[in-house]
This record gives sequence, structure tokens and C-alpha cells, in this order.
Amino acid sequence: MASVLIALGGNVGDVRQTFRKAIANICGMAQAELLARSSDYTTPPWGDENQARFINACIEIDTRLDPHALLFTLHKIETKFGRDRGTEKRWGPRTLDLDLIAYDDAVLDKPELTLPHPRLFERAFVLVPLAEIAPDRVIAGRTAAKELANISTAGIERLPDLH
Ligand code: A4P
Ligand code: MG
Repeated sequence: MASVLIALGGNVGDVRQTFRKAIANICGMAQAELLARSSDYTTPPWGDENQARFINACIEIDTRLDPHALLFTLHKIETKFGRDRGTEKRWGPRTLDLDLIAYDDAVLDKPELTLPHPRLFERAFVLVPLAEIAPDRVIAGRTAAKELANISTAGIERLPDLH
């Protein structure tokens, strides 16, 4: 079994409901067990600032799928929830983005799959939810808790749990 961290993001549609269903799909389709789930956060758009605020979260799962099979499954789930890679632009609006942040201690350097995620430590919208569920996990020699001290979290707000 591998311990995997996944970042969720979206800014089109009812993103919190999409997250809820997408997490159930990840557990079903990746034969995975949900070990931890962060709160949802609203976050200012990064990259292309001229778009709606995002909602972001992080989960930790246990899975037997290898990294490529898992990424393939995540892409299928993105598509199922309305993501269309054919028409969207990089860093633009989307219903659901599922990024693999870390897969055990695996290191991969391919365009289709880089592990740990190469831009993880530049992004408060990933680090804030990550620090909630895995503050001390060592990823590429660093931890979310320590890295948060080096980055602005301005405009990031935790949302109350959905009931
Ligand atoms: N890929 C390589 N490594 C990985 C990995 N570890 N996990 C490849 C996931 N995918 C990986 O990804 C592009 C390609 O990266 C894929 O084909 C995959 O094989 P993508 O998800 O299709 O494209 P993208 O998401 O537009 O690009 P990227 O660089 O992942 O951007 P982001 O950061 O995910 O951009 N602002 C806020 N506040 N919150 C957000 O969630 N998200 C984005 C989206 C922009 N601004 C945001 C947010
Ligand atoms: Mg992505």
C-alpha cells in the first residue's frame, strides 16, 4: 500500500459538492482508503488572477494502484465531473483539478508525471490544506508546516464543514 497526498481544486460549479463526490469516486475507483481529509478553503486565484476564487482541499489515501494508474484514474474522475482539457487554458477556470502531490517517497521526473509535485511549495492554496492533514510529512526534504512560514497565505479562508 502506498500513502498518497492529492490536492483538489476548482472554481466552476458547486465545487464543494464536486469534491465530496470526487473523493468517493477516488476511493471506489482507486481501491483506496481515505486516511485524512482537510477542510475546504477559499483561495485567491493564482497564475491567472482574472477569474473566480477557487476552493481547495487535500486528502491522504492508501492505495495499491501504481502512480501512473492512479493519475490515469484521477484524470478520468476530472472528466466525469465536467473538466474538459481540450478547451480550457493552463491555470484557467475548471470544475475539478486533481494533482498528485506525493506518492510515498517516489521521485519521478517525467512531463506526464512529476513526483513530488514540482510547484507544491510555491502554492499557499496547496500548502494550507496540506499542513492541516500532514504538517510534518517530509516531502522532498521539506515539510508543509515549515514551508508555510515562507509564503503569504493572504486571502485564504477556511470554510465551515458541510453537514
Ligand atoms: N502532471 C505532471 N505531474 C503531475 C502531478 N504530480 N500531478 C501532468 C498531476 N498532474 C501531473 O496538468 C498538466 C499535466 O501535468 C497533466 O497532463 C499531467 O500529466 P493539468 O492538471 O492538465 O493542467 P493544469 O492544472 O492547468 O496545470 P498545472 O500546472 O497543474 O496547474 P495548476 O496549478 O493545477 O493550475 N489558484 C488557486 N487559488 N487554486 C487552484 O487550485 N489551480 C490552478 C490550476 C490555477 N490557479 C489556482 C488553482
Ligand atoms: Mg493540475
